[in-house]
Amino acid sequence: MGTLKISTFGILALATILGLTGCGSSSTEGEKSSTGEVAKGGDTGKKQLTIGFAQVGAESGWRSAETASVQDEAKKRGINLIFSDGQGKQENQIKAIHTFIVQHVDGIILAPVVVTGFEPVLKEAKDAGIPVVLSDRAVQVKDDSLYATLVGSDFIEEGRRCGEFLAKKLNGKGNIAEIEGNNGSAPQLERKKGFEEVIAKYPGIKITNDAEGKFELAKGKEVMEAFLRANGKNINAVFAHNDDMALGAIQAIEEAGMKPGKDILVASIDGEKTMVQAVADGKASLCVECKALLGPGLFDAIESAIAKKPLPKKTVMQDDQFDDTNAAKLVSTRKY
Ligand code: GZL
Repeated sequence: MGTLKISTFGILALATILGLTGCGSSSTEGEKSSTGEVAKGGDTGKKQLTIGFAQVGAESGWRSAETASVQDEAKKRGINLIFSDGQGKQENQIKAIHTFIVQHVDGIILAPVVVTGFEPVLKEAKDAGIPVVLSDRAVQVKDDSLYATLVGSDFIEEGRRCGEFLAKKLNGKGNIAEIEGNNGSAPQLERKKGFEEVIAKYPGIKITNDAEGKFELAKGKEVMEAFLRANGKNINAVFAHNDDMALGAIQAIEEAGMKPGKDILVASIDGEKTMVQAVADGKASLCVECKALLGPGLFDAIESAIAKKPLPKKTVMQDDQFDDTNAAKLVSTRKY
């Protein structure tokens, strides 16, 4: 067996692991797993795979649904999943990946909290012969051999859909407020890009307010309250990069004595049941789905990567969308 080069950090991580009770702990020192459990694999006769999953955190209903989908699928496939909740911090995700490498996992699933800063640790995983599959979010790397594939939606297209919808509803004229996801994440950068390239085609539409809501409901509400204080009655629509922030904005609009979906149109992305219900109730205008139940696709990809089968660089999920023509009919079908 080749010499395993362990960096100083690796030695610290090893000490951490040895200090943990049992191997395959659901999280490493300093990270609190959101579920505190490790999915144990069943007895299938073939070598049980051990997969490390470095998750962003639990910032939204979408994220929690994705985590559950991965954990359920690992159980179904008899895969030993080591889950690490990054709690929204890149340093936690990088530490988790170092630990997975030291633990010689068979593969790694990473949902990168931001697009930059992962190159060095992805190189260490590659040097250790451990394939990495990206979940739902991209990374910016010079060498795309550092990951096997990305399984996720087309965020630029999701932003475009929201832009076209609102521009048409406003008949090409009006002021739009934009509540953005956490700065530097692929969904924030790409949804913004898609949305704003469409809005630029409508000279009568202005983006008058724009701030970061971190994909969180409470922050989305806080941002919308500030927009309403600053710009009150002059906002005709709000585009939120995800449903949780849109739901917060809806609360803020109602508390300001206005009617969301009427006085201020609301468009967002994720496809959470609560948001599709808001569209059905007329409190929101559009919800573009972003497929969250990625477990099966992610494990197909990581198993193929481990077996060194060829993979496309991106596996794009097809997203539905919900507006006043279909939300009431389809809300009961939403699984998250
Ligand atoms: C999208 C995902 C985003 C969701 C948010 O694939 O990365 O992160 O839209 C989540 O709800 O926080």
